[in-house]
Amino acid sequence: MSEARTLDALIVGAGFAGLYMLHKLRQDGFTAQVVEKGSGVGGTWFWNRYPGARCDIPSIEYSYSFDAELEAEWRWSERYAAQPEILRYLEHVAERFDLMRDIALETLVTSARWDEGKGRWLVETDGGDAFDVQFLILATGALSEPKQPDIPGLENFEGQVLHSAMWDDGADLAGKNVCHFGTGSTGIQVVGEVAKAAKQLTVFQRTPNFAVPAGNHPLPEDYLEDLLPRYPELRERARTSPLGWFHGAWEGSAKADDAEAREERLEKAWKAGTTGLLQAYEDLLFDEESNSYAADFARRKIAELVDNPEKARKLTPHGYPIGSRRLCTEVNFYEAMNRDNVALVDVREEPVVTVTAHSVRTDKGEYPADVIILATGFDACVGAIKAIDIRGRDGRSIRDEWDNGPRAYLGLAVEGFPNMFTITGPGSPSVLSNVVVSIEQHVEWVARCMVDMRDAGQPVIEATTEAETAWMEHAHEVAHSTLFPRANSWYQGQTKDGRQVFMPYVGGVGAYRAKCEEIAANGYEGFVLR
Ligand code: FAD
Ligand code: N01
Repeated sequence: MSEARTLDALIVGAGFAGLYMLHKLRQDGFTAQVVEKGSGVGGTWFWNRYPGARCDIPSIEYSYSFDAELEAEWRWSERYAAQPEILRYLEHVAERFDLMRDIALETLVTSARWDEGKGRWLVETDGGDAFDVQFLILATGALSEPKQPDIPGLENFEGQVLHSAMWDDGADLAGKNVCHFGTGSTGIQVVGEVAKAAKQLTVFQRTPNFAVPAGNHPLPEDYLEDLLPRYPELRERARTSPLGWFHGAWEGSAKADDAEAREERLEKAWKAGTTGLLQAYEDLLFDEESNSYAADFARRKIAELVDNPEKARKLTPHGYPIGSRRLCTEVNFYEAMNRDNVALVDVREEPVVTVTAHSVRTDKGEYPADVIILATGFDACVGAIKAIDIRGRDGRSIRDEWDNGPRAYLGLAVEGFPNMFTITGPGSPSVLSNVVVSIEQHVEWVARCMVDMRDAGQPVIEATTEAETAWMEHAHEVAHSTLFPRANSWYQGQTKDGRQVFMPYVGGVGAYRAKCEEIAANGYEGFVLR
């Protein structure tokens, strides 16, 4: 282990969060270093290179707002940029703000230990580097730790296994037999593209998801001219909105309209693309009856879009409210399902018995495979943090503590782990919002807190147990006033004794921001400064 480098802050991760955090801390006069395990910057958009990967919040909204010149010089080519374009944007940001000189790539943070006597963290990497820092900032991403699925016999497979979040750029699927697992947002994007290349594609689905048309299109050459004068106002609207978007839900309840008016409004929302369907009425995520109208509408659409009635039946979701699992957006998923070279296996009706060297065998048949694709998701919200051996006060381990249910004050700080901040941690709006808006808010709040601590001569901050518990209870109550907890989804974390903890904060981006502001203005209420 080399001698520890002394800095104000170590930032783990070089995605949207880590890049802006570094820039902001430099502006505020702190010394900081980013450590990133990937060989490039970009986070999500570096790793998820699978065919069809793109965002589903319009790129003019899903982008940084902190610098007006950056806004003015970057032009998006499509309403929803594809992965290579978002990655180019983040690489541009890293270059434009001269960030690369303080980013160590291909370096994994393996451990961090709080030294109570010194009031500092000692952070270590897999390459033998060590950092002695006042602040540890985890910009490790809520969807960055890929989940390895429980598929019997996968280890027997002799062909290529591709995970969507660790895609091999050189993978050539032309003329191959492909077996694909997972039909979440990722799987739905992958299937649409792979179906065109593969000889035969067999999709293994466990839970059918609702998917709405993305409504993607190229942006006109001159779109920025019209947008730029309105940008500040639109960005401000996003910051104070429930979801971090320029536009909120349309007013009114689905129960208030008659069947004809409701159908007309749902059709308009469906055609608006992205997750617009959920914005058709303001009570869709709160009221079961209202939600059922939107869910039935989406089910009827599946029956219209999918020619084969048996495939349509399997693809039709039941048993949970629409929107309570992440609503997927699709460009060519249902189109792919209509192709003769695409088969759909519902593993709840036809379980996988084993993977063999060259096939996937179920209790009803055998499907040849040259390649297996896993679009099986992430250890969401907590996985990347638990992967690091973090020891706080008195040697307490975050892994052990979060095994008993993830907890954090405002999703930003954890009791027992002083001077550690989690960007988009559990208990913050994070994955239930336009994540870039949430990231910017967290980064700015953390930087302001560090400046205030420096000005006050108080070098250590820690959340109190009371404040953290009260916040998690509040987050739980808010979640349970909606339909979100009605579904089994990756939004729910599990405790050792089987309790479910709804991880993202449902109370809204604007309300959450106001609460964070109030807490800072009141001398960091709920924190102890020393
Ligand atoms: P990430 O981009 O995940 O970056 C975290 C980085 O930390 C990674 O590069 C990782 O390698 C690094 N890291 C983690 N642990 C360590 C360690 N121990 N040592 C060193 N480095 C480490 N959100 C939206 O709002 N809209 C969208 O349309 C949208 N589309 C998405 C599409 C996909 C395919 C996925 C997976 C997610 C999408 N998201 C979307 C969510 C997306 O994750 C966020 O919008 C955003 O990119 C997260 O940025 P981040 O910097 O917080 O985390
Ligand atoms: O992951 P997921 P994801 N056999 O967890 C299935 C963002 N994102 O990578 O639902 C068969 O949603 C699993 O089945 P089930 C977005 O926030 C956005 O797709 O657990 N199947 C599920 O179908 C998103 O929500 C975009 O029953 C198995 C799938 O794998 C988040 O990232 C694009 C299985 C995993 O779905 C995560 O999405 C991509 C098994 N053994 C991602 N194990 C945009 O469009 C698991 N599954 C913006």
